[in-house]
Amino acid sequence: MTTALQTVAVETAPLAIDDRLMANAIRALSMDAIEKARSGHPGMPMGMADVATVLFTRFLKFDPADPTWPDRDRFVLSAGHGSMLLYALLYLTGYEGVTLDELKTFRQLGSKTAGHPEYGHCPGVETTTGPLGQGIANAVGMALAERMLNARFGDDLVNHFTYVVAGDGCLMEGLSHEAIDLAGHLRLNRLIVLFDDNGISIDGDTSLATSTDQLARFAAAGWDVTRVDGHDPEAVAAAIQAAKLTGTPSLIACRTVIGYGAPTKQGTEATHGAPLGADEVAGARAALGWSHAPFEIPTDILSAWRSAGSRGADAHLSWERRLQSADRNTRQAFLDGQRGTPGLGLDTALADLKAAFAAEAPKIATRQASQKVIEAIAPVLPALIGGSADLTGSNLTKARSQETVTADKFAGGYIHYGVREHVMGAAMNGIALHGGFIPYGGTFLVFTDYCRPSIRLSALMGQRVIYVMTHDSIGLGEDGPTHQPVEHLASLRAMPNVNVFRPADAMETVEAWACALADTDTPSILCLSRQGLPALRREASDDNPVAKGAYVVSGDIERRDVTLLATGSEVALAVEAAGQLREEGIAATVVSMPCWELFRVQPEAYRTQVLGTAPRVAVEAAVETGWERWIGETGRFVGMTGFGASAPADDLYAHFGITAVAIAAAAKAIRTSKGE
Ligand SMILES: Cc1ncc(C[n+]2csc(CCOP(=O)(O)OP(=O)(O)O)c2C)c(N)n1
Repeated sequence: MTTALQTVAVETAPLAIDDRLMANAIRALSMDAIEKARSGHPGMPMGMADVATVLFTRFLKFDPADPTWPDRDRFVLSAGHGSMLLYALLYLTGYEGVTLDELKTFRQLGSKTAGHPEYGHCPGVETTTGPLGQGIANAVGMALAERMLNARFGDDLVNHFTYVVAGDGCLMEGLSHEAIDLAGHLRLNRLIVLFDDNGISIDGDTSLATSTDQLARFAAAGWDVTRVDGHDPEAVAAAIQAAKLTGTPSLIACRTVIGYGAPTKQGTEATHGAPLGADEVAGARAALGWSHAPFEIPTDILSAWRSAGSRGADAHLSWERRLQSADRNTRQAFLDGQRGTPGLGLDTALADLKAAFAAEAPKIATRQASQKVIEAIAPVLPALIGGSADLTGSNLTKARSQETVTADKFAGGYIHYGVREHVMGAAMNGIALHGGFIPYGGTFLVFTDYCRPSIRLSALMGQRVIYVMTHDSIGLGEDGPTHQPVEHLASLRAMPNVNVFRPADAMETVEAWACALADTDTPSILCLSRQGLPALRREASDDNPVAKGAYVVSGDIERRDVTLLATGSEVALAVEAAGQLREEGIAATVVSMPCWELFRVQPEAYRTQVLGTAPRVAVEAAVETGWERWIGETGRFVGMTGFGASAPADDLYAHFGITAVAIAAAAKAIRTSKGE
């Protein structure tokens, strides 16, 4: 706390400050911060200030002294461009660290007040928003997590709402369709969306691009819907009060004027995404009756806001008492879930499975191995929440012990996301952000494209979300090029903070799962085969070579004439090629590279040892992009150069020249070209 204004005692009883004055504090701070930054979006915070004031002063259950209190209501600013609305609220209600100085450095390097709200960057920001539609879909995951956690721990420990502010943009995005459909189907009655119904987006009036009756659309998806004047605090309050009592999610369309108060620009797109300018700001101050200097909030108004911020302290304390008086096992289970620690039972389950795979050496698809992992861990990892976007039988994502989550029974551990990959990713982000759960969900690897924006946010927010992506190459066969990923591995590897795993056999699949569960700050993508793969490693060691990203699976680590690098289904081909080369007196060492990202961060000595100095051939049934790093200028690549085709898998491998013979030939060719 750096300023005199911020030291106002929070014990002060709520002052009879008019809602409008409190809302004008949001408007003024938004205008001032955006003017100072010379960039930002004033229209939305000015338009929604009245609605936000009602929500934060009368309804939202929160405690700025502990932004991570598990039973707080969640507030999601889906319309992330209106970030100043949230930053103003966090400052006014007294979140530690969200100071006036932070508002003065809005959008500047190193400030908490980034251009769009960023999770982990600023206390009180529940999720990163800005890509429209993601926030409302995250909120569906949060509201679902609340119900699922409530089913496990009861009202005493879990009993909160998820509120969303979404604009026309969020509701125009296709993702919103998936999100509202899923929320309506699951009757997530703790989800309340406050729609900034201002009829304006960047290009102008929304009638330029849409004629949808949003209320009818939400109603069709099973939501309770209503429309209010968003500048009438009592009407907004009555609508929220009613929404809290419904048995379904609620949409409150708040008719607002974008840029409310700006004398010549309000109601127009001119206020959407640019500073208003000094004259317009002066005019707005006059129109709103706000005579205070920039960034100055009168003591009585700030005091009223701080009182609103301290409203939740008692509820928080009572909750802490309830947690302390819960029986020991319940309390421990709740806290373990919150900390996200998988626990000892998991290690044993994974070790047992490795021992079984070592003994049996099963020739199974890695998706089948993954199913065995899920079967083994689901009973010992209650925080695990599985799901699939309508491909359960193909992704093999459901354990027998997992019951389906339904609107009538949230105690289950498996979600049928329907044919909605995008909301599956976004909801998993919301579930992970909410806390208490480790979500995983499946679809075909090729359809990562359908949820890529959510995968990107998993990565940006550092969330442990596990994507189980099966049918990972032309090896899926007859479904053809529409379903055969070729560029996906490369494009996912290009994304920062994502671990892309492509295990080569059952053993590596267990180890990839172990890595994904252990890494709490990074999403993982498990790329799994449809087709059976031979067991490569037949010893169950305690260490986890997959965690090192790459390792030697066959051949001499020191003496080698050529190194064959491969991932997933192609590792077995490389081993076969090495056998052929051996018959010709050529020593080939095979390196499995299940996770490039983990290999890249190994000590240089380890990387050098694994890669060796001999010429290299890489093989992967995908495009070459990225392999240059590992094979260098002189290396060869055996893989795909274009889309696949429709045929049985073996025919496709032969047709596209991804064979042991081709790998061996490539190895001999580089040795010849190097004069060896
Ligand atoms: C996925 C995505 N597409 C485009 C944008 C760029 N963009 C930011 S705000 C906006 C218009 C949003 O309109 P609305 O929700 O009505 O906001 P308002 O104008 O009321 O502030 C657009 C297109 C974005 N942030 N995310």
